[in-house]
Formats: sequence, C-alpha cells, structure tokens
Amino acid sequence: MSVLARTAASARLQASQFARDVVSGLTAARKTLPAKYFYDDRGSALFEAITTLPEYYPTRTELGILEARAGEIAALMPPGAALIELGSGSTTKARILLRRRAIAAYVPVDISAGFLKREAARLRHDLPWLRIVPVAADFTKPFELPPEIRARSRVGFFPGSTIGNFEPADAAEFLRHAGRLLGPGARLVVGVDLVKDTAVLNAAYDDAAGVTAAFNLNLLSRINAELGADFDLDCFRHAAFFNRAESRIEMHLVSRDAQQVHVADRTISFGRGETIHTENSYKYTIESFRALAAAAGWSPLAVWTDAQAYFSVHALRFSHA
Ligand code: AVJ
Repeated sequence: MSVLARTAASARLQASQFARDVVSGLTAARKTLPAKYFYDDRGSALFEAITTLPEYYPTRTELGILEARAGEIAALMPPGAALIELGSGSTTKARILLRRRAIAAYVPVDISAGFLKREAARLRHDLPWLRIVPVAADFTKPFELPPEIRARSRVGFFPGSTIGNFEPADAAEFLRHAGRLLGPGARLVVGVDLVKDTAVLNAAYDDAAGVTAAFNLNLLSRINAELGADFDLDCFRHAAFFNRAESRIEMHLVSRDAQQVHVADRTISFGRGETIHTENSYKYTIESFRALAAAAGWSPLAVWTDAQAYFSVHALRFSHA
C-alpha cells in the first residue's frame, strides 16, 4: 500500500471508531460521549483559551509550582536522566524542568507527529545541549522507549492533571503500565488537581465567559461535521458540577426539551432535561493520590502545592510492578 493509501485507510478507521464510540455512547441507558473527542482543532483552541480564564486555576497554578520548585525537582533526577513526557500537548511545562540542565535527554510522546516535529525543532534551537527523541504514539496504549535512551535513568512527566480524566481504577492501571515501561527505580513527576471548595471547582468548569460551555458543545458540532449528525446546538446547554461523593467534576450536555437527533443512521431520542455525560475530572487529596499510586507500585519522594493547596505536583519512585 502507498503511504497516501495507508493514511487514507487509517483516517477511515479512526472515523469509524469515532462513529462506533458515539453510537454506543448515545444508545446507552445513560448517555455518554468519550472526553478524548473534545480535542479537534477548534476544541484544542478552546481548551487553550480555558487555560487562561480567571476561574480556571489548574494550569497557572501548576506552572507556578513547577517554576518555584524546579530546583528541588531537578535535585531528585538521577544524573544523565531522560525525561519522558506522556502526551506532551505543549512543551511549556517540560521546558521549566529542562532549563535546569539536570536532564540529558527529552522524549516527548504524543499522538500528533506534526506537532512533535515542530516542537522538537524549537527545542533543539532553544536548548542545544539536550538530546531530543520524539515518539509519535498514543501513550495510553503500549509503546517502546527509543533505543537511544536505553542506558539512561528514566523520569516520567505527566503534568496537567490529565490523570484526573481516568476513572480511578484506570488511573492505577495507567500508573502500573507507566512503571513497567519506565522500569524499576524510575521517577515520575505528575500533576494532580486537589479536592477543594465546591464554588471554586464549579466556577473553574462553568466560567462566566462561557468558554467551557463552548468547549463542551463543540463536541456536538464535531459529531455534526464528521458524522453527518443533526444536533441543534441551541437545544442543549452546558452543565458542570462537583460530585463530592465521587470526588469528580462532571460535565454534561443537557437537552433543553424532548427531541430527536439523527446520528449515523440512528435516531436518538432525548427527554427534556436528559443529559449526555461528556467528562469526569477527578480530584484527589495528597493522601488519596498517594494511595492510588502505591497500589500501582509507586512510592512518594516529595509533593509540592501552591499556597492555597489548589494543585499538587508529586514526585514518585517506581519500586515494583
Ligand atoms: C485537560 C483533563 C486536565 O479536567 O481540567 C477543562 C479538561 N475540561 N475544562 C480538566 C477540561 C473542562 C482538563 N484536563
């Protein structure tokens, strides 16, 4: 098969996976859609806009912790270590650690090869002493570390509280996999959003400017555009709230009325007030996250928070699988 044919075939495969996931989510007794589909081009731009909102504290708080503690974090890195960033998204956070020169090699792992190429070129220019080995892979699936870093100590980097998007059991499974990939003695630096006052949490996911609402509703636009569905965006509204019993923010799209929507040869009926559950964002305490990590073989080395204890950055060490 030619490269072009292969690309077209894999694009079709991805599209049909999207269609299958959407149909299975919308035909379930309680309707859901997978949060990973938020991030088309418009969704990624909207998420970037979310990270600068006054109400959305996680990004700026984590950046502040990394800036303030970069020296202490660097001191925990074995000499000559490789930093392996799982789902690098943007290299802003990694750069804070890489600038300290305690890291010899950087392995950004991201699903987007184009993004990796651009970021690697910029980094090579800015940090010329650094060995950069990008890996285009879905970090939630098994992949191999590049041979170039085989001899180096490994430090995993998983910022952004992305771990909060996993169900707790899946988060533990992910940490176990990361440990197996990185090996005994590996370190992990992971950003984890903390349980806090309900009003602060709710505002962070339901901002006054409506950017998070647009981000949530964009999922329906994407389904319309890519799967030929006929969602009327004016007939759904954004809802986000902290579910303290489950320790998670839930995002939903609420049907304003009884209505029918057509998606991939199916007719989906909504009752008035019925919701599509689109995202969970789990919040942990320092202790609850340490317990989750311990169950996956990771022991605590250090933890840092901001003055308000809104966000935490954990340093962990892998001892056993
Ligand atoms: C990218 C998963 C960390 O849960 O805070 C932001 C996604 N959703 N606003 C989060 C998100 C709504 C974000 N994560």
